Amino acid sequence: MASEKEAALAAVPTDSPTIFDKIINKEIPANIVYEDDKVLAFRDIAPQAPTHIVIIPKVKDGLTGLSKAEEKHCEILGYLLYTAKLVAKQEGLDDGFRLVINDGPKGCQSVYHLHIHLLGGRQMNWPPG
Ligand code: DGP
Repeated sequence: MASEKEAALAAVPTDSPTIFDKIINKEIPANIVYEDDKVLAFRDIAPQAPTHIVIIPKVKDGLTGLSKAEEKHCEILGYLLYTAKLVAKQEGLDDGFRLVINDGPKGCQSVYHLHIHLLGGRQMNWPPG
């Protein structure tokens, strides 16, 4: 299986539907930990920490990545962050967690549907490397 970095470098930035649309539409299974009308949170298939959850907007609206954000997206961007806090609490990450948004090839983004990684359950390092 390709490394996360190889997968990211092989990914073509696109506004086409992604695997996350299939998860939103329940066409493929995912371990969903939170869902409402605006967002979906599910466990990452390749976890990088004991808790690794991906949080996405249900409607992409051009947000293939954070670099495509426009002022109209401010509400959903804030809501995604607030959801991350809710899910962190739900997961019992009371002594800390990390949020990551990968953007573009150099940011190691492999799925072009904006998402926040919620990582926790182990000590994080800084700088991330
Ligand atoms: P990024 O590299 O930031 O684009 O992160 C994409 C993440 O999505 C990566 O950590 C693996 C995860 N992922 C990709 N395909 C699937 C899938 O089919 N199911 C689940 N649960 N996660 C997936």
